[in-house]
Order: sequence, then C-alpha cells, then structure tokens
Amino acid sequence: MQAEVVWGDRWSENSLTMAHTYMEVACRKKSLVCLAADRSTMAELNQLIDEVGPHIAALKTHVDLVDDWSAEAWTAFCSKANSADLLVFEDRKFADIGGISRKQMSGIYDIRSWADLVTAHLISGPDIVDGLQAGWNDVGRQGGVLLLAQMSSRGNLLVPDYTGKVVSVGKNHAGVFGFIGNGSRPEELKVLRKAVGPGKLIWTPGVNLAVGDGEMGQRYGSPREAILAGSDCIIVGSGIHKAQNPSHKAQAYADASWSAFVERSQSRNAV
Ligand code: 5BU
Repeated sequence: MQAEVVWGDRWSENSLTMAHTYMEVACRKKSLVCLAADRSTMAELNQLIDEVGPHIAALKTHVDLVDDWSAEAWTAFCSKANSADLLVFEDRKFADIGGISRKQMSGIYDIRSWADLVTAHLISGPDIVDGLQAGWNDVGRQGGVLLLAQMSSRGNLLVPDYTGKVVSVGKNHAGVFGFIGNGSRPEELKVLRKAVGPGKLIWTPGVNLAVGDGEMGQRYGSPREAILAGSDCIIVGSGIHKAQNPSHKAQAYADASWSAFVERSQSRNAV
C-alpha cells in the first residue's frame, strides 16, 4: 500500500521531504525500527548492516565513539547503509547557538555530508534548527532535526513544562522532522503525542522486548506499547546488537513495530 495512505495525517501534515522519505522506507521495509548501532569498530558496524539491514529503516550512529574511525571508512559505511535502503541518523544532540551548530555540522566528522537526521536540544532557542538546516544547505543536502522533547534515562531534567515548550516551538518549525519521546513510558508518550498533534514524527529510544531497567539508568518499555501510544519509530540498540542472533532479533522488533502500526492505522483512533 502507498505510504501516504498508510501514514494518513502524518504524511499530509508534515511537509519536510525527509519525513516523507522515512515514511516510504518504513513501508518498503515493513519496519518502524531504527537500530542504535553502538559498536566501537568499523568492522563491527559494517557487520551490523550486513546482518540486520533488511529489517530496519534507519541506522542511528554516535560517530565519536568509534575507535578506528577514518573519513574513508565512514564514507564507505554510509554508502553501504544507503545501498541497504537505510536513513543515517547521527544522534549528536547538538545544543549550541545557531551559528556554532552550523559549523559543528562540518569539522572533522562533516556530519552535514552524510547524516539524514540529527538530534538537538532546544535549550539554546529555536535558531539551532535554522543553524543545522543551514549546515545541510551549505553542501546542497536536505535533512531533518529531531528535537529532544523527552528522554528515556531516569532522573533526566526534561520535565513536562520544558517538554511542552519544546513542542510548541518545534511543531511549527518546517525544519523539524519530529521529536524524541520516552519509549519506556507509554503514558508520557500519549501526552506527548497529544501535544505534538498528527503532523510531526515521534521517535522513541528506551525500547526493548525485555521491559524493565537497563544499564546506568536506562529504562525500557515494549515496542508495541510505544507504537500504540503514538511513536512512529522505535530506536533499539542493545536489544538487537547484543543479541546472540541480531538478524532474528531485528526481525522480531520489525514485526512487533509493524503489526502495532497496522493496528493503529486501522483503528483510526491513532492521534
Ligand atoms: P539501548 O542499547 O537500546 O539502550 O540504546 C539506546 C540508544 O538510544 C543509545 O544510542 C542512546 O544514545 C540513545 N538514546 C537513549 O537511550 N535515550 C534517549 O533519551 C536518547 C537517546 Br535522546
């Protein structure tokens, strides 16, 4: 079925090209899974694409945690991701003023040249989104910004009042692809979805088939619950890359996310 039909309001009310690109990839793959590829070597990262590429829609990176990073190896890794029909999402969590964020899109990692999506805090004000968009524009590329409206880790300081302010600014900004919500707490997610409305996407870390507490304050909720509460993409890291058989696990997350999404689309109670 066509992406615009399946995604409904999410498609018609979001004008950002990258948002439509994601919705199309998710339909082709029948997966609302973004793999958090938190492995430390280029060989391990490349192996992950080979193992799970067909079951995921996007690959989330932390470019600064790779031990043997080189510009050439990274370029090859990103083109491998693109050939596997994956969006590349650098979880950089930019937070500086607009002009500096624009410069931080270049530098040694040159994020603007390969990332389709980046994360940002809105703590410094709305110009950060313009700065990041200008970064992509500087190299003739398009991308999307995911603003951190909530986090999954315990004790984080993104309290409801702050979340509300991020959403009210971000939902009206054309350069905003969507928001990061807390996948470990469906009740919080429902509140977030209500505030965001039907247009912008919500992506959620803190998701695992084994619900409960993770390492160092991470918390986990179920994939199905997250999607039914209004998430449009579950971000899964160790649940896949630390599994005995990452390919099988990725398939299980894809199936859980897609069946919940179909259920949500069909019920039309989805907000
Ligand atoms: P995990 O292994 O599934 O716990 O990995 C989660 C990933 O999502 C990891 O790369 C974090 O940097 C990222 N993350 C998160 O866990 N929680 C958040 O609130 C945000 C990002 Br924002």
